[in-house]
Amino acid sequence: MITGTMEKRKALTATELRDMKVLVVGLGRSGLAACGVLRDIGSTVKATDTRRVEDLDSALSELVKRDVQVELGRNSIEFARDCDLLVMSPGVPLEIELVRWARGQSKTVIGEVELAWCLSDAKFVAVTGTNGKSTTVSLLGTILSGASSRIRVGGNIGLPISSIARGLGPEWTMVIEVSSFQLDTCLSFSPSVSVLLNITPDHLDRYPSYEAYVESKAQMFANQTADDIAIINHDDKESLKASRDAICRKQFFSLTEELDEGAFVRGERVVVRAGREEREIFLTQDLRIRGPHNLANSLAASLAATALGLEPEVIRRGVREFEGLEHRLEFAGSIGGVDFINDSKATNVDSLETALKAVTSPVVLIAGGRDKGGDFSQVATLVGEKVKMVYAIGEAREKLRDAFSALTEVRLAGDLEAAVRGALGVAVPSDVVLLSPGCASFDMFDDFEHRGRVFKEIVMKLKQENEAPSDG
Ligand code: UMA
Ligand code: ADP
Repeated sequence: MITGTMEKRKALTATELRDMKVLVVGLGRSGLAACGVLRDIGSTVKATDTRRVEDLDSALSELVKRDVQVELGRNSIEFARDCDLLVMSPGVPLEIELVRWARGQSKTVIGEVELAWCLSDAKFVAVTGTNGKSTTVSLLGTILSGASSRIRVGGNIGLPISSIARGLGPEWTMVIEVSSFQLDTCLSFSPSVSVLLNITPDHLDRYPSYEAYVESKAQMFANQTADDIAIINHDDKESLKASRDAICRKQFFSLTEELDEGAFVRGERVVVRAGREEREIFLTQDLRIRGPHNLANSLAASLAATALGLEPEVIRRGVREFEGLEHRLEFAGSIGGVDFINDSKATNVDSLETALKAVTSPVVLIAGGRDKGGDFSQVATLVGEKVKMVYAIGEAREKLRDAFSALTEVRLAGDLEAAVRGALGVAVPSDVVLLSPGCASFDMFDDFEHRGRVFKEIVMKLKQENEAPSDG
């Protein structure tokens, strides 16, 4: 269990932040939340976004009301000149001219996670990894909420951390999902419990190399103390490598090995072992979310909950209660014996691979979108084995055709509706139509949630069309 006796450093105190002139870069969810908390504590706040006035309307009037001076249409150096601190949104690359200039001027550059950390005394439990973060964070949130009402869940999952962490005392626990982009702008962030689920190639459009992406994930442990715990996937070499220099106590989870210290599976039982003590936490059939990847996520969540002092019965209750998240291998309906699965959250090749491993029936796959530099040959064998047809959509259509056309038939579709209609046309009863894009959504949709909702609406529409009584 964590003891939490060591004093944790904060790069900036609330008083220091209050006395600063701060530039918030990016006015999406993160940036708007940062502007709000900074104004709450009395900082002078400016904000800049490359979008235009018409894209921001209601948010803009709220900012003006709160005395935030706003620059739109660019992120200029001129506008930043009188600021002491930059608070970056995760989607803004750190290579832009403004940030290079600010760093050259020795201005402090942080992100919204670091800001939240500086303004909160809560205990932080942080989950990172290429895939499984949202599921693990939500499962852990469900488990912990069974034992205490002083739990908050947020972060990259969609709820900016600064908006929920400010002013919370040490009796609170923040369970947060942290992306590599958010780790890149942390200075003193030091979670009491960190979880690293896995590392596989992703975001290669943003990082100069895969090594740089791995390095970014290693930031999670940089400020953890000897009192803290890091929970690491023992089955993943990259995660082991990234956590090599961590000075905190390490605990591991594995789907394949019984470990001396950590969580593993023995037959149908999930076991946590610490020293000589072994505790049975739950049975694999207690878990309602399917697939080996979700079993791995539940091992990580069980270890984190144990590190926070929870008893097996409480963990088991949470595991039994948790139904999984929308857009992750979500059942979206059935038409004439064909099941439709919405895995819109599969935004990289690795999660596409996970989805193909988890489905058993012959698959009509709908994939594509904005390519993030992923290597689709990674799933070639699975596509050859399981996929009877691919409907390729979005900017990556041709790349998918080139990667898969030797293995299976690939058809290019103009939009998602054409792909779903086409897929229904070729599927036979007991086939699965799987939307698992392996790509980002931004070429055709606002985000992966939008893509998933549109998919489900199309499935509903086709279901009604198919089930409507025919004339005569
Ligand atoms: N912008 C600029 N200059 C630039 C680039 C962008 O001003 O050079 C502006 C854009 O015009 C836009 C704003 O910055 O208005 C966008 O900021 P953002 O992309 O950081 O979006 P937010 O709405 O603040 O959402 C972010 C996370 N987005 C990203 O990391 C890309 C959300 O994660 C997160 O839920 C939210 O903060 C709250 O913490 C989403 C995500 O896709 C789900 N994450 C990636 C992933 O999971 O793979 C990392
Ligand atoms: P994240 O928040 O990291 O994107 P999610 O929990 O939203 O992760 O899951 C996204 C997708 O990643 C899921 O649809 C699933 O296919 C895949 N996935 C989930 N957990 C894992 C895991 N532990 N290992 C590999 N893939 C996973």
